[in-house]
Amino acid sequence: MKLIIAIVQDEDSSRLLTGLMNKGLGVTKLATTGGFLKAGNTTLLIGVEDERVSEAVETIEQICKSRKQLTTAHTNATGVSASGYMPFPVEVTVGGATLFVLNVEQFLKV
Ligand code: 2BA
Repeated sequence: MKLIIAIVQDEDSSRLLTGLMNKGLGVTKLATTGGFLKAGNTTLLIGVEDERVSEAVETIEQICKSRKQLTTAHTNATGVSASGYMPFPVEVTVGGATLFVLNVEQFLKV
């Protein structure tokens, strides 16, 4: 068995949850925050049998879109960058999804 940890954008999370549930896959949704943008995202924990990992990954690929977001990263509390210059917006591409696939040693429900 594997545990897929999928970090996705909030905008995709509801459709992804439905898509996975419709395939009979077990999923848990966590509200999380990305370290770089410091904005909300969604982390899904998906426990799957080894032979269904690719099906789960394909579902995630189909539903999760990449989007461009603007950020003014690396500023201090005054809004001025560490180098002393005013911050300027930087465009980053977020998603579709960041996935970690881990081996599960034991899956228990007690
Ligand atoms: P954030 O950390 O908020 O990052 C949002 C997006 O900002 C990233 O999209 C990437 O395009 C950009 N970015 C992140 N760190 C950067 C940096 N040091 N310099 C320049 N640009 C940077 P994604 O790569 O699609 O990541 C989306 C979210 O997935 C991340 O949100 C974070 O919550 C998670 N994530 C990504 N890589 C991770 C990792 N290695 N470990 C844990 N979580 C990760």
